[in-house]
Amino acid sequence: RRQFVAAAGAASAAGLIGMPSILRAAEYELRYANNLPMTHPLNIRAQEFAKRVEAETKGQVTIAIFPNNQLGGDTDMLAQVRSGGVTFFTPSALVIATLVPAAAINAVGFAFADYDQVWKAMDGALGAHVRGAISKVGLYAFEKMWDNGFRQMTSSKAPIKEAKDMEGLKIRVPVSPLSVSMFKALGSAPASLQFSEVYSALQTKIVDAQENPLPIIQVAKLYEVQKFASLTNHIWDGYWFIANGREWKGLPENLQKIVASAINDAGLAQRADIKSLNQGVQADLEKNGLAFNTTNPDSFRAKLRDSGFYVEWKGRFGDDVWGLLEGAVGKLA
Ligand code: X2X
Repeated sequence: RRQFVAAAGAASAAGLIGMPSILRAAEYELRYANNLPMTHPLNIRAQEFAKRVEAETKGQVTIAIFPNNQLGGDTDMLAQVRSGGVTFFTPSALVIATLVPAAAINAVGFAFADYDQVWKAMDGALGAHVRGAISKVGLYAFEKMWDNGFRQMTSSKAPIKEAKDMEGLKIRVPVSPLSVSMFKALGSAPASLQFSEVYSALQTKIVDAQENPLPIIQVAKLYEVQKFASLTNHIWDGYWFIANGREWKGLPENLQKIVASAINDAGLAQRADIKSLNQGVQADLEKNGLAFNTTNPDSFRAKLRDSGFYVEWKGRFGDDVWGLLEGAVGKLA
């Protein structure tokens, strides 16, 4: 008995070398929260990188995933990642903009034409600027942004074909000043709600419409409470993978390297997942009862221009940030 205790003491002094990892707590138990169902590519790739990190650090680092708003809505999770309640969170650019206004720059209406423009900008000067702004509020943003997608509009009332079809429309938008401003400028009546409230808000007709990328409409089963899907591509939206700054800095450099590579690689794979999902998701949603229509951006852009939306937001972002966006997509205002 004594001998066993002594041996255990020696083993713990030696860092429990040789002891199966299942018998000891990891040195760093990291926690990752997000707002999406487990079936979304973001969480499928997150499970993968968590396994990879545990294997490559030989159990020194574990990452527990809290998907689907288990820890609260976006606003709660943003507070938790700031306080250290969770280590990681993936807010949409629209959502982190409540704390870091420059982060909404990629969501300016009808700015990006396609994914080539998106990734060039977000992996380039525009993304670097936003990551710098995020670091100023005590958060660390990983290099590779994850894809949410081009946002599309759905409604239980009628198809949205042109800007005038949005007049007075009660539409849910994320908790995002840019979204509210844009949907007001388009003539609709936006209501800011966290994603955790969207399904029931549509079901109980608190709002008639919402806007999200098609993969989210699929995994969150919004087709059960919506009839029409209008392909507007009005905003490109992505997720910043962020960490609590103190906890991140507290991780030894060799472990930081392993975690960052695993997360950034998973982000690139997740972008590819969304790209291939985009091939078939419309057909799946049609089978689930959504009626689709395409749109031309001209009437929407004209309405935003005439209502002063671009001029106002150019002023709010400032010439530098606006210039980085126009450098990527061409002249907007
Ligand atoms: O809340 C939304 O609409 C979502 C899921 O797209 C975001 O995270 C912004």
